[in-house]
Amino acid sequence: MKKILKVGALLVATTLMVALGGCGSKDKPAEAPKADKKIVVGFAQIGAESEWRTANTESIKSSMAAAGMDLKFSDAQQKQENQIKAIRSFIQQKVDVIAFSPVVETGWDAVLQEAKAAKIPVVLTDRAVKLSSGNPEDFYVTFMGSDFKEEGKRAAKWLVDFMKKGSEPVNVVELQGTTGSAPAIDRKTGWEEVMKDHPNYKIIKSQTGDFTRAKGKEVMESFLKSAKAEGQKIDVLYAHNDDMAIGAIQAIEEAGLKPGKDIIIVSIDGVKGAFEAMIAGKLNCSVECSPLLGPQLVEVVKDLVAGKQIPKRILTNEGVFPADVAAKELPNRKY
Ligand code: GZL
Repeated sequence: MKKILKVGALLVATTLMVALGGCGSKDKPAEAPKADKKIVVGFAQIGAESEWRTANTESIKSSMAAAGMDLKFSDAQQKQENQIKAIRSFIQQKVDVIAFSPVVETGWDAVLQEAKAAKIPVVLTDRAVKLSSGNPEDFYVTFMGSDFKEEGKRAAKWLVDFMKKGSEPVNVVELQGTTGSAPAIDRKTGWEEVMKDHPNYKIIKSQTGDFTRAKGKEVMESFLKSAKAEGQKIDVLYAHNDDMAIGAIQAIEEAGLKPGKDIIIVSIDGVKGAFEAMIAGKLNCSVECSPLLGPQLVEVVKDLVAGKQIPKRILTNEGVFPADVAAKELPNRKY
């Protein structure tokens, strides 16, 4: 019985503790919300593209409500321009704190400058940003979320250990997350970092499935069709999230193949749907990526109000769940 490769899901506040300079120590720090009034938080969510995102939204809404904070919530339907619009509206409304999960890494320079100029502290949840100039850390108080590169490495390490293929060729197809998003970029990088020591594992097809079940199924159908036409065998699917894997499972079955057996599948998130697919023998491993960031966000907002120090990076530690522990673990899953 494979032991659960769970490294614990404890929240670990890591890296440097920084003085609460809000946005950048050289400028006047962002206005800490006054402790005597209801705190107003503007949250610009990406959308509702996956089981993970739905659980993430639920965690944020329920935690904010339980903390008696006033949450202004927007759903951007996975469009960056809608997130930027929402952040600008939060600035107009003079909310106490702005939080968001950037749908893609770039294109945030202007709106982050505007939030800084308005002295409204910004919290990045789930995904990070890259600026065209300057240090992103001057524009946000903290970034809380997973280490996506580590998740990609864990997926690759698990597969090599599971397949025990030595130097035999292994054909892999990859369903990437949203193009330009931090998880898609980093999960690919982490995978490739491990696989450079295993050159027999070759990614023969790779395309974005935009983190959704529907697109994951559609792209997997095209992979299966083109592989058949080219006389290529697909041995493995690496999906950057469980939802795309679940969509691909449908495509694999409709092609008359057995997911989890004819094609080994490893994905990332650890949502309930993945555990159910593993118990059904259709998915082989899910690398955990916790969406339960609501409690951490509440703590950060409270610390902001209290003028406490906040680490620039709050990392969530997560595990790896192979199919043979899925049945035992499912009752413990919180999302
Ligand atoms: C990861 C998160 C990703 C999930 C997907 O933290 O940003 O976005 O892996 C979700 O399921 O759509």
